[in-house]
This record gives sequence, structure tokens and C-alpha cells, in this order.
Amino acid sequence: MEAAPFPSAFTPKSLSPPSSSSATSQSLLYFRSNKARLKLKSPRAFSVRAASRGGDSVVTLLDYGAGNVRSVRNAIRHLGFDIKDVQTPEDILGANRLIFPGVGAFASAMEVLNKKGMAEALCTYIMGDRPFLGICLGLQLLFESSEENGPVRGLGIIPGVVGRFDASSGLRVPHIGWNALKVREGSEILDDVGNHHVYFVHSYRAIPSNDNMDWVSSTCNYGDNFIASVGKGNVHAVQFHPEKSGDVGLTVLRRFLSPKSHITKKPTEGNASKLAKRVIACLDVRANDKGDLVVTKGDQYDVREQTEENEVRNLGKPVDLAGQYYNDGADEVSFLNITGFRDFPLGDLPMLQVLRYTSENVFVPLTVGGGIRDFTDANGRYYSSLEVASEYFRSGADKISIGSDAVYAAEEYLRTGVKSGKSSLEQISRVYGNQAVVVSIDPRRMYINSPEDVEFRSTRVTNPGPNGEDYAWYQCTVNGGREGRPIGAYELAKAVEELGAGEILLNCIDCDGQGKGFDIDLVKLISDAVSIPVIASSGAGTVEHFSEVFEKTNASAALAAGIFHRKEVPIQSVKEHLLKEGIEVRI
Ligand code: 1PR
Repeated sequence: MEAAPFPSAFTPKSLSPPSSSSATSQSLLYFRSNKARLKLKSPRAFSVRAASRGGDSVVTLLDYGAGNVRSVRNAIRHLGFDIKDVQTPEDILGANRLIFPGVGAFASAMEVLNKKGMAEALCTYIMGDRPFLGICLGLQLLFESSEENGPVRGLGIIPGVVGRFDASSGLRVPHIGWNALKVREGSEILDDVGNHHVYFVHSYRAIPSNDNMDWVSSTCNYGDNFIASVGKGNVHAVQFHPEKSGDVGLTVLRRFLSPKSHITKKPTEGNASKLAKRVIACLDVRANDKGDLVVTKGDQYDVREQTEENEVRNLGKPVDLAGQYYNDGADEVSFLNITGFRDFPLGDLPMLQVLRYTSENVFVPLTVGGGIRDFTDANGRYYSSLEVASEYFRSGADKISIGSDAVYAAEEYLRTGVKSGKSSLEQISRVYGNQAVVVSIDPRRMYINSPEDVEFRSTRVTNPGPNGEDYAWYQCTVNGGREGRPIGAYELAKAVEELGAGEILLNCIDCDGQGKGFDIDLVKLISDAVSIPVIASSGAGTVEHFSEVFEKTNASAALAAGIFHRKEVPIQSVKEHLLKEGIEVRI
């Protein structure tokens, strides 16, 4: 059957063909003919009948299987609610309250919703003014269409087109990090949130207009003002991730889940005004010689004690430390499985367990890296890097980080000039979005006298080399710094951005564990070269090192390990110092 056409006012130039049923299209027309004002209409008018509703402590979750919604599940359970998964459209209609954490790409989400008859049920449910909370893509799908790989039709409940952030003026896209909201008065679930940062990770957004103003409950500024949340009656949706926004985000979820309950734990007074610089705690994880998984930390990547026994340094248990850093105010926690290059991570079940346990109690983004590549095990079973990444995502990771394999992919791309589409980087970012893929670079400083001495991009160094060299290039390595490759950090960063990386974790082997500060020359070189966010890593020793890297470079985040593990500099002190220096951070 043919779908009803878009009313001309909302018809984008070339919409991809709808795969929806005509009933869905009728729902869309209903909304449009009502100028998208939410009117109550009996769900009985629709063919799909409601199943029986769950109890008061039950939340219905619409997980259409396109990605990781584990953190949303964890947050709901943490707040004391049970979860009922949507299996059929009837489950949507039978929900007491429905959470829709959209993940993946707009087009594939709409395709699944249409195919399963869930688009119609969703429209009916929302038209009925029933308690609804959409998250991220779960907000975008409410709009008429999206430009993401499209235009592609959405549910058409809210007027407007979802478009990509404009990176042409130097804006870093994806928009990743903690940003401030401008909250409309009386926005209910967002009360108290106005002065706080919440966590965003997205490349597409909807813009407020006269047509959708009656829906907009908050906006956020990044390049321009975009819609951070919508709300009308019992229907809400947020572009940010409440399940990843610490206590503030949990408060938003709690207000949605129990609107009448008294919020005992009010967030502290905040002063958020823009995108904050992030402070990230990193845990290098590996098995020690007894086979226990421990957090270790190297000096220039050497993680063994300088003793006769030469044992692997043990700085604590991964799950405990991650929990502690969350409580201390870390904006993100990264796990690097540093022996992943030789030990297959899916055989390394303890690492997956670490992620599972951590994500139950840590409500900020978790990144995991190490060993993401294609692999054939001893029995000849082949695992694609996508399978490895999927297992990490399923276990609670929000982002995965690729080291060695990204170097090989970039080398190949620079050699052939062709994007094969087959590298782990390309495959994973295609399925999970580039905001979910970090490339971790492990460069080593190579001093030279003149930029002409090498074919790679070099930079003038602040401190000359041992023989008075004024320049350096940064050689990429693989396998935990064990092997140098014929590619510079600059060339790698540019190539992986083109191949689909959403963020760069920029280590420096020379500075790692030295406590003498970040390699400012390197961070500046790379953060000026790419338009995706760059995380400065390696060398933090004092709070001043953090302000220095943010003042002198375009880094979006700074990561440290040793000083946090050895409790030399607490995360709170770093943040207080940055605030004092006028650098916005999440408190
Ligand atoms: O190549 O995809 O299997 O990924 C391996 C990952 O493990 C890479 O991200 C690589 O950086 C990391 N890795 C491998 N070997 C080591 C090692 O230390 N022997 N750790 C290692 C890298 C560097 C930082 C560190 C900062 C901050 N660790 O992440 O945490 O330098 O430390 P600091 O604040 O104490 O100076 P693949």
C-alpha cells in the first residue's frame, strides 16, 4: 500500500521511500493536521490493542536491538524499578510508562520501528498523552525527518527537520561532552537541572522554531541553539543522556519515573554556562603474573616494577577504582586492556565482567579499548572486530577505543587513497555511529633538525632535543609501543577522522608516567589538525598541567592515570583549580 504523502509545508526535497504501513502514515497525518499540538485521542481507534499494564514499579523499555542500552537499564534498576521489554506493539500500548533510548542511525531505527509495527503504536501511545521519555535518537525520531543519510522520515509528531551540526566554521563534531541547558520554566522533569551540565554525544540535532516552540522545554548552545529537550503533558524527550549525566541525570530520570515523589537528593547549586572541558580517569588493565586482572601503570609504557621479581605493578582493582573516580567527579572513565594486542579480548571474560559490574554503578560514559581487531582463535573460529566491539558495548561500554588496528587502517588508506569500508574503524562507526569510536594514538617523539628531514608533519618543539634539534615528528606505534610504524601522529589523526573516528585519545610514550606535564607541542599539532574532539593524555603531574593543556591547545578533555591511582592529586582538586583559572568544568 502506498503511504500518504507529506503535507507540502513539511515535505523535504527527496525523502527516502517510506517502508511504513499506511496506518503509521495516518498517525503522521493526524499530528500534522493538528499542527503537531498534542491532542488526546483514544488508542482504541487504532488496530493495535493494548496488552495488560505492568505494576507501578515496572518501566517498559523499547530496545529495538540496535545498540547498547545497558546503561539505561542499569540506571532504571538503580532507581528501584523493574524493566519490561517491548516485544510487540501491544507492549507499547500496555505500558504504564515507556522509555525509548534510541540508538544507532535514524534510518535504521525508523525501518525497524515501521517493520515491527511499532511506529504506529508509538504514535498512538504518545497521542494518548501517556508517560513517555525518549532519549537521544528517541527525541530525534519524534520529528518529521532527519538529514542523517537521508532525508529520512521520522514519526512526524513534532514539526522540524533533524540536521547535522555545521562543522564548517571549526565546530568540533560530534558534540561530545558535558554542556549547559537553558531550561524553560515549569519543565517538570528538568527542574533543578538548569545550572548543571548534562552529557551529550551526537552529530545531529533539531533547531527550535515557531512551529515547534510549544514543545521545546530546554535548549543548549553548541554552534547554534538546538533543542536539548521537549515536553508536553506526560510526553518528554531529551537529546542528552540522563543515564550518563551522573546525579543530575539520575534526578531527571527519577522525576520522570515518579513525578509525584519528593526528590530528596537535590543536585547541588551549579554554574554551567557552556561546554565543559572534561577530566578523564584512565585505568590501564591487564592480568598480573598470578592471573588477576589489575589496574597497572607504566613509565613510558613499561608496567613492571624495577625489582628483582620484575612483577606487574598493581595499583588496585578495576571496578573499585572506577567507582571511586565516578564518586570523585570524573567526567568519564576509560579502561584500556593493554595486553589486548596479544590476548583475545573475548577470551578475556574478566574484562567484560569488569565492564558489566562498573556500568551498574557508574553513570558517566565508559570507554574501553584493547584488542579490537579481527581474530581467528585456536579452533579456527573467526571473530570480526565488529563482534568484539559489540561484546564490549553489550557489556556496558559507551565508546570503544581502537589502537593498533587503526594504524594499519590509516596506513592502507593513505597508501591506496581508497576507503575499503572493511577496517574495524569503518565497520564499527558505520554500525554504532562515529561518536562511539575513539582512536587511541601511541606516538613517540622523534627529534629532527628541520621539517624537510622527514616526509611526516613535524612541529617546532618548545624544548630542543638532546642534540639541540628544534623540531620533532611523532612516530605512531602499535602493540603497546613495541613497534614503530611508518606514519606520523598528524597523518594518522587526519586519516582516522576521514575513516570515521569520532574522537582521538592522544597519548605520548615519552611523557607517560613522567608527571612533567602533557606534550603541549603534540597536543596542539593534533587538536589544530582535526575537527573531532581530542583527549590529551600522558604526563599529568599537577593541577597546573591541566590548565596549561586547556589554555595552550584546543584539547576537549585531559586524561590522567598515575596521579589519580597514587592519590597524589584528587580529581576534585583538578576541577577546583580549573574553575579558579576560569576554565569551565562540570562540578
Ligand atoms: O592496540 O587496539 O590493542 O589497544 C591497546 C591500548 O592499550 C592502546 O590504547 C594503548 O594506548 C594501550 N596500551 C598498550 N600498552 C600500554 C602500556 O602502558 N604498556 N597503555 C598501554 C597506554 C597510556 C595512557 C595512560 C596515559 C596517562 N596507556 O592511556 O593512561 O599515558 O598516564 P599518566 O597520567 O600516568 O601519565 P590496541
